[in-house]
Amino acid sequence: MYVIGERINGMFNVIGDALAAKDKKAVQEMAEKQIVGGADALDINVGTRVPKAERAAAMKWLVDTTREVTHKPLSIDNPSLETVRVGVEAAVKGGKAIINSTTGQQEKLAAFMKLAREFEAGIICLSIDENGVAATAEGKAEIGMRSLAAAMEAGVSVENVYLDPIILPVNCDQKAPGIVLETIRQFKLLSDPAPHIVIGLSNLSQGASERELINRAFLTMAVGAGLDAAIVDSLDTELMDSMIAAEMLLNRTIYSDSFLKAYRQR
Ligand code: THG
Repeated sequence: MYVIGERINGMFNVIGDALAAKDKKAVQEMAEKQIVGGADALDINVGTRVPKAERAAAMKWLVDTTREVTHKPLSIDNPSLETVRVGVEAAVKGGKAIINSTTGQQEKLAAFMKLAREFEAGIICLSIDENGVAATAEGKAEIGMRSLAAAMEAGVSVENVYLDPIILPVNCDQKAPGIVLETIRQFKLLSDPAPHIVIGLSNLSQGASERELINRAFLTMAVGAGLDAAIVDSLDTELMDSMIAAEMLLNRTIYSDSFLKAYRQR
């Protein structure tokens, strides 16, 4: 599994306050903790507290600050092409960048794919188009197909494409998680080699009780359906252990009595 740590996000008070105070240490500690917890990449999101006009500068500061302590891929999480470009330019100075994200409208797809090509970046493609978040597996798969076609058109290889079916809070729509599992199975069939598939797991349990349990149960099912990447809280040890166990049970990693330890040392 490709683990993208979710915690460098202005939505969390630690990071929101750090952004306001330009407190590098708080950001860098969060980066290091997430990597120790098992993050392969870090999501970078300025949140909504920063005024729109200042988000590109805030993104640059967050990326530069994080880059001082790691060469891991950084996932530049913002809907604006301009803000994403600024983040990607800063990120590639010390490693790989992942564009998080584009939606499936034709013009937007073309512009973001061009950026991905220019910087050899990964790109996350959301199951959203002019009609909003697609509600059915068929609708999500159709946007996924359109995203893969746009990638090919722009010269972005499928290894750099991550399709995101979008998981929404279970307390809003209890049928949605099952539809996401079905979508993951359909995404796998869209191309050979298959595209990567990613979700922002914590969305699922926003506003719900037993958050950690809900996240853990769904992640194991999604891994079983073919998920191979996830934006998660890598500080949640039980979540990470469940994920590692799920991969072992699917025979993706070798069993040994110390499989958790072996995975972490790999
Ligand atoms: N897909 C993609 N990118 C994404 C998402 C996605 N990026 C953002 C988000 N979704 C994934 N990241 C988070 C980060 C935090 C939370 C949820 C998703 C979260 N935060 C607490 C809350 O809202 O309750 C904040 C608690 C606090 O303030 O301390 O749950 O789906 N491609």
